[in-house]
Amino acid sequence: MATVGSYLATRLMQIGLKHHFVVPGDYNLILLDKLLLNPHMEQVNCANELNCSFAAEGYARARGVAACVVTFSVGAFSAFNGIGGAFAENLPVILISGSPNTNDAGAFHLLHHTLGTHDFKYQLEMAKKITCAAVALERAEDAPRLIDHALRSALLAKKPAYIEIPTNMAGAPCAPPGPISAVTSPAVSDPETLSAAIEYGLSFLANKLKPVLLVGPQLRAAGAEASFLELANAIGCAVAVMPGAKSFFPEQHKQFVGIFWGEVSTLGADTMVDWSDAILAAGTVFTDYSTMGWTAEPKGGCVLTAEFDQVSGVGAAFNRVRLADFLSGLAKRVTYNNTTMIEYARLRPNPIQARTVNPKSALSRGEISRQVEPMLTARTTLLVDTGDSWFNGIQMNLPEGSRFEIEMQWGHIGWSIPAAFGYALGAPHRKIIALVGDGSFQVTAQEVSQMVRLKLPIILFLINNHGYTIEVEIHDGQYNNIQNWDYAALVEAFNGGDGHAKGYRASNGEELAVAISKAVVHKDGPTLIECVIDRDDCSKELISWGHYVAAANARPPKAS
Ligand code: TPP
Repeated sequence: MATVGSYLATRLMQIGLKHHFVVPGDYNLILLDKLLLNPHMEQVNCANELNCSFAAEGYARARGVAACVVTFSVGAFSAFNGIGGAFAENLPVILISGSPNTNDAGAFHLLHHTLGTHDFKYQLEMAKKITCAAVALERAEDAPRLIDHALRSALLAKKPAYIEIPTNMAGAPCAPPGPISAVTSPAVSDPETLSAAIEYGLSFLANKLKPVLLVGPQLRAAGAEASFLELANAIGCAVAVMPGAKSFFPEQHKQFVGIFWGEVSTLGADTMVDWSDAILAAGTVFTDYSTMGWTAEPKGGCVLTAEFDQVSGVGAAFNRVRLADFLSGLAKRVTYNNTTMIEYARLRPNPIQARTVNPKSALSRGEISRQVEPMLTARTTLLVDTGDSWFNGIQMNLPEGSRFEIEMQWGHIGWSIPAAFGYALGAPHRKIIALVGDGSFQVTAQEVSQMVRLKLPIILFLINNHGYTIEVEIHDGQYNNIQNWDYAALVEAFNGGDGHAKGYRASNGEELAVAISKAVVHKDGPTLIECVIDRDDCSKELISWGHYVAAANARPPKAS
């Protein structure tokens, strides 16, 4: 006989989960017991619910979907932050929360972990704002319908969903799971609208001289990376990539012309986009951050936008067109036009020559990048946290197969630590490296202890520039100073007698090289390398970007 808990466990396993992330609490303990009974899934504890939600977010980046289980209010409110992030970043993370016994609302009881009123529905109402489907079970017999609805909605929309299960319902009987295709069968394009969109795309490109393809962060969520590559090969034009989409198009491809980020673009990508008279933007999201405070937003008649399930341009809109279908449909009929590549060959910037530095001179941001970049291989995933790590990571040259993860839409500092942990479990064969600032690390440092517990050989480069440098560039004040920590000692403190975390501190190039050589052979736990640099040592791109974002933030209110 199925129970609500076993039903949920089966469905989670069937949608591809090998792990689910949890923090226990009395409202979810029976549910956790039921989930544990499923032999195909491992239950993974986290240190707190914020980290739990980000661990799931990282896992979803690696495996396409994830789940985290928390207790009522005290747990769920913290997890809401990572769920908001998953919404912003188009990741289907299922948030499951235990909730009060079904008899308590009618009995007008006051309960712990609640607001101290008789309303227990507020959490469901809050969850509705940050998920694509939020359900609360009130009867066990509704579980199959409501759980399937939440999971299917999340998988189709690539957004989080919320499932609330009362503490006395996890063990209650319900119908067993039916075929999983009811949950996982894909959404398809409307055939007529798809053909109309493809005709529109062809007419948009016809008679244009200088087409450019622009890749945006929704491309992966839309499952359209392969179709995009097909289109790029067919049309032969320049391909620029937005920062949030780095690694969604191979950087070793001959048509890759860099990361398009306005004035702080790499390899001249902005020159190509600005010069183009036909920008086909696939999965793009233009925000103040990605457009350098609105100074680099492609718009107007030279832009065709192909989104998750909509194609549009000036005076045209086609709905229910799946991005992958549109791109591969266009690829089959498009005319080859490589004018932008001919132009790019003329302006192609010289590759940055690695400068040799005295190994004993003080460590710099440039030297860290020079030593980290060669660590990237086809098996590496590099996560970069908010701060100058964004800019340092964006400028790195990725070899074929190397993946890059950035949380640019949500931008929660500290995300990379739990996300790297979750990602490592989701992609056990990949080598995980994170670049994280000292300020960011202080937000989520506890989750290093899970890397220790599960013996994950994640390498963390902690860039200690003694404060919130990115904030200094946007708007400085005494609030951008932080307490220094002994980071290398801290990670070893997580060992608690039987762990294997290693911590090193590098103040010059030689020390960094030694630390890296030890990190790459350390296999039974994480390694943190604290890289000490000057407080004013930051990328010039961060400074330019910070000025534009500050200017956008400072626009005065419109007079009424
Ligand atoms: N709180 C959260 C949760 N997320 C944020 N993005 C911020 C506050 C605002 N914020 C953005 S970057 C940043 C802060 C506080 C400082 C990051 O400092 P650090 O990690 O040391 O990186 P650096 O800028 O020094 O490279």
